[in-house]
Amino acid sequence: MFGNIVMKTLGAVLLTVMLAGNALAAEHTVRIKGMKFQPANLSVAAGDTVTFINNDNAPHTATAKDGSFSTPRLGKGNSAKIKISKSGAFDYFCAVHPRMKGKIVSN
Ligand SMILES: [Cu+2]
Repeated sequence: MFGNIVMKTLGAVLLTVMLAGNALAAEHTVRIKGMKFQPANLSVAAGDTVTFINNDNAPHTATAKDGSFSTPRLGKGNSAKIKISKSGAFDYFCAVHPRMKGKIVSN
């Protein structure tokens, strides 16, 4: 009986922690304008999402150097959302213009 109550309480606590963790995932935005990622350096937490919006006439991508993420080729006004699921430092570039660079640091 007592053990059952403890298990139920533990279950409720775990569920609350899981829901809270989910609710804390933040959404970030990086604009691509003037052949630059803005901001070029972004700090996120693991589980957060980043939306890249292309405001240039030229097409761009945001492609991680280590292959962990890439947007499709984005035309003017198009956007794509990626998820940073693990912690680490992710250098990325534009596959169309490799000199365009940015960095996401995930904690
Ligand atoms: Cu580009």
